[in-house]
Amino acid sequence: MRKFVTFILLFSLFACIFASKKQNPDVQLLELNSNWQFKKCSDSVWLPASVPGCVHTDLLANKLIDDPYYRYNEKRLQWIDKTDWEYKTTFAVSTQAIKSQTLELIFKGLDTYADVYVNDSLVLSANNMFREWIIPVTFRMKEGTNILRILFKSPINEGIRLYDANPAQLPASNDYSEIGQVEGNKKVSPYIRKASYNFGWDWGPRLVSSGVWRQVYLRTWNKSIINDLQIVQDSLSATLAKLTAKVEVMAVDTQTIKLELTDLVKAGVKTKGTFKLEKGVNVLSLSFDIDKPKLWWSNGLGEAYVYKFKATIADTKQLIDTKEISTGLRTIKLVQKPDSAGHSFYFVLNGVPVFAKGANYIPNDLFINRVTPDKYEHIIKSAHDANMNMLRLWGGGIYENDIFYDLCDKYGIMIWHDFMFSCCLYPADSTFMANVKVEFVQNIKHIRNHPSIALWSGNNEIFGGLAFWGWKDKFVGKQQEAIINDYNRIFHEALPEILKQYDPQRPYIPSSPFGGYTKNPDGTSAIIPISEKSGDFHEWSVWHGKNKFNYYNDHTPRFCSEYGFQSFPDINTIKTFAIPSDYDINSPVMKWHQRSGPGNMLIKIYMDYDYKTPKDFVSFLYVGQVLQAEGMKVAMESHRRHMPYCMGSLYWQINDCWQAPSWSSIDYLGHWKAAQYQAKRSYSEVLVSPMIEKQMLNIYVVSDRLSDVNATLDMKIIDFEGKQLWQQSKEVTVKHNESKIEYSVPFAEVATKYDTTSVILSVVLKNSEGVLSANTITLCAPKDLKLPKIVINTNVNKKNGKYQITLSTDKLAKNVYLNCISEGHFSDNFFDLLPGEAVTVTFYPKDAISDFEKELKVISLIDTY
Ligand code: BMA
Repeated sequence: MRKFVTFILLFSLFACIFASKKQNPDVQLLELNSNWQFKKCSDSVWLPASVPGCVHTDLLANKLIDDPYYRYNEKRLQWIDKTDWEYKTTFAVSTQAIKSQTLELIFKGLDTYADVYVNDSLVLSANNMFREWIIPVTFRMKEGTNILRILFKSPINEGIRLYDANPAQLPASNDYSEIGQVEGNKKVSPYIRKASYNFGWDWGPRLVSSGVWRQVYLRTWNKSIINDLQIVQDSLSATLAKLTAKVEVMAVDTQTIKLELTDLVKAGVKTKGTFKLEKGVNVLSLSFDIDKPKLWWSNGLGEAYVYKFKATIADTKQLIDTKEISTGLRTIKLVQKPDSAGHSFYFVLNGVPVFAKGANYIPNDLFINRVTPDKYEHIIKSAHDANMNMLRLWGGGIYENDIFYDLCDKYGIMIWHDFMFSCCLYPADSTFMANVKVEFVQNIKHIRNHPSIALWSGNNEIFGGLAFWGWKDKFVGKQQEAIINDYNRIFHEALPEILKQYDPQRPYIPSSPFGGYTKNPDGTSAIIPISEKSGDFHEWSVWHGKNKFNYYNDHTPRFCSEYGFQSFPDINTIKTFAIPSDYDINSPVMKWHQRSGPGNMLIKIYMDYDYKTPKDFVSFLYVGQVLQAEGMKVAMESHRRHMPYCMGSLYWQINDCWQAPSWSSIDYLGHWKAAQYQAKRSYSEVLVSPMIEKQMLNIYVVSDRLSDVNATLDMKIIDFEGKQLWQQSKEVTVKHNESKIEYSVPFAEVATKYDTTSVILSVVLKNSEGVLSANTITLCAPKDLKLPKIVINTNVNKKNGKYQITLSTDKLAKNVYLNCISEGHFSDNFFDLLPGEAVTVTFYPKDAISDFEKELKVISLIDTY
């Protein structure tokens, strides 16, 4: 017996040693992100550099330039993009590595024109920021020290070369070549596969950088390698998910391997097979089932459940390679059906029509390398916390970093994913097409497992540009034909064909906005012109079109994928780019940071419609944010009240890439503006929304829930001292996924009885869960309100590192704004505080604060004039 126990112990020990040896896969990745140096090509002194990084942040770190976002610094830094730069690093290659059958350099991203030299041999000339590059370097490497050198050619000089060689001068509405001081004012961005917003946009600076913007690796391997793992959903029901793991394996020769697929979150999946590989690319399939699968739901509808899978390949001797991915199980459809008005446009998630609530998303910085994981989390979590379920990843930016998609998966945020084309025409010649086709395949394969991706969209506003911005008429005859063919080649041919092959289960639209397709009498298909009645729509009649906010009430698109209104960030953010003498919307610095034409004046014009003139700049900033929130509220609630006719509301834009006035609801430093708090209220699962229309005061209740809910609807009109002038209460059953008028009264009945300048209407929908939604409206413009002078009482309680602030007042406090100098976030802000009704708000500080009460400032609208 003893012998037997000893044998078992020894056996286990050997088994452990064997297993741990087995854990070391043949495929090895060596990070090459350290020891980097850089210099201007024409200089001789090398300086420390960061990878991932870019020229601008390296110059900044070496104190060779000032902060590009400060005051007008951007102007003085335009030389950087007309300069060639050189980067280099040295790294050691081990004896074992050098003996590998294959050595490869992997660049996850090179921005953009990069000649790569290994030990002085040119191994790559890259020309697309959006591509990954895998370069065989087996015979270029040596044992011991190796030198990797990258020459970044000026993107502007390269762009000018391409521009001059092209017969047509392609329109690029947002290429701010003048700020860029580009020779002949040439708009070169369409010719370069580089993020368009680098060249300036109507919310961002023009800073065209270069650099190694993503990770670099040396990969060694001998036998085979897993290129890709895709989980394909063959069918999905509440009881069973039928799935196939498609594993793309590259082999150096014919060989036999064992492929195993396991899940890493205990769904009980373990499936394997033995495969004979041919030399080259092999696609292996393993089918498996998951009983009672957990579905991925968007925020508000259920858990956003994420599965994690791991594929392993091994031969009889050793583990060869592994690959892990996460995915979610859900079905997604885009319904574009004819109806009496036009053509619908809505998403059906797991069989349920979903009203899409959210915003457009732009890159968080001009220099992506300095966007921290915390920043990503802050933006996506803020979308989640504001009850959003969709973000549109806009086409003038980048295919985002992995963390963006992981966070959207985690927080249940569906992604409307543009391909990276925006507001330009592109030269779709054979070189360009060959380049972008690789870009498409790589990016689709890289992110297609993410359940959050709900839609692929070819581009931003290019179809609209051709239809409405006179682009077509800029060209005649053959040239006109050529630009249209080029457009079609990318968005109507290449992309749908590639998606059919690599991601056939996701919907695709060629452009946003886009009306959809209809059938001609002869059976051929035709494109429906862009309009509010069909497809998605960008509603810019407010702001660019200068219409008032109530325009949103009278014009309802089927899916509003863009609309917006600007505001300035708060004073704490302003202080990071301006000095007190700049504190005026007409100062040169404030105008410089405003990129949407006369935007600062436009804010003022709209403000004058509805608000009294703020007494100073800081008050202007606050009233401007209240104004933006008010405008967005009109749009958001109008869109929701009109569901299911309208099934989506994505305002422009959630985030910022620098400190500036813009349409954002969260500023560059992460502060929620009033509009972000408003989104939280107006996008709540169940919404109560009062509306004065056709001489009636209608109280709508809108629900995005999957089941009905019983609640009490309390409505009252009070004066500013809290005296109740009118009151109604009603028990309601709020039907799931429905918008309904729950209460209606002729407006004259209330408006003529009371002094509209001295009353406010409050509606509250509540049940045992608590308050489902609360809303207030005034019956006249805020500037006509006879707001009383007030004292807001605050009572602060510190609890578990957070602060609970209870606010109360005996007279109406309009748009109460809590501000703390230290970084942090309030649970609610910019709300109306009714007399006699205390409200408790929580402040979540970023770091410990020594004297919160001293830092806390509370104001309301009356304090601004
Ligand atoms: C849109 C966008 C962006 C632009 C925004 C504000 O239509 O697609 O190109 O920044 O409006 O003008």
